Amino acid sequence: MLSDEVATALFEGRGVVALETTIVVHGLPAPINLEVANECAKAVRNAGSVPATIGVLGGKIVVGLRDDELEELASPRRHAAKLSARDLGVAIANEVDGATTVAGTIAVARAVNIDVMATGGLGGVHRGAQQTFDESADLTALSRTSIAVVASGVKSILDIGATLERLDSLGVPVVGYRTTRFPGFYRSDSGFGVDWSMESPRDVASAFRAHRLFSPTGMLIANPVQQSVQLDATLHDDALASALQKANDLGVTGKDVTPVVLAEFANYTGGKSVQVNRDLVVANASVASQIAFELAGSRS
Ligand code: PSU
Ligand code: MN
Repeated sequence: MLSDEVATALFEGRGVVALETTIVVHGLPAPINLEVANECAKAVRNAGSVPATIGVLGGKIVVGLRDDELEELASPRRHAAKLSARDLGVAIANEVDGATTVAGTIAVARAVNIDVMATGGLGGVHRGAQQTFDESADLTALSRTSIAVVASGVKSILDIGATLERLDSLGVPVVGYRTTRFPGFYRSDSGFGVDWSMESPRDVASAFRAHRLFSPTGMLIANPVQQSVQLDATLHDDALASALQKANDLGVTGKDVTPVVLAEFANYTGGKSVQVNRDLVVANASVASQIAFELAGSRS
């Protein structure tokens, strides 16, 4: 189901940016989660495109959730599920509520012809994946979905080197936005470099347009968090160790790992990680909007 605003924007060929809901429902604590969602939508509008927040309410996919609908979805008593791409069909049939991950969001976005999505950090290969096989479906979804995803790299809780190798194998190009370093979510530099760097939304739009002529895969636009707001390196590393330990102690697996680790990060840093997460996702929404604007402009 498309909101009137999103339907009109798509019909008129305006830039539209898909926004996910897992970050709101399972990634950030209340009440900041809804504030961040609002700020992301505002950032998209300010940069010229139209936001399309995607989620599932009572088994109906909504593209362009209203504020009250998002609030409802995020309400703890609704127990919204975390929906990856593979879960969408079953969620619809079971008429449940669900927040979409990057994988779930881009599956829906592509189906309605949205070309750009923004998130905080893409999912990736987890540490110890050699044993657990825990690799986010975000990667495979991006390998089969023609969409540009703006993210501050992948979350630092992951095995970043392995994730970059997988993106390579899967044929997903990684473009650093005004950087030659691959961002590390809470930190601007993960310690890994990127092959490509671009300076403007227009350049990214033309790269993505050309990429689509040859490849069915999406593109990752890696936009680092500003150095002035990033998490202090020592605090980051200590929080990371604590978060990984916590996930291990609790014995969480599968889709519960990322939310537990993010929550422990917030706990350990006294909320500092939440503020960084907020800053980076809003900045990503703005960059995504500029790219969507350029893509739309070049179409007419
Ligand atoms: N970015 C954030 N916070 C989040 C996420 C992204 O800043 O919570 C979510 C996205 O929905 C992403 C998911 O798809 O984390 C990855 O979950 P998993 O590792 O279980 O695939
Ligand atoms: Mn996983």
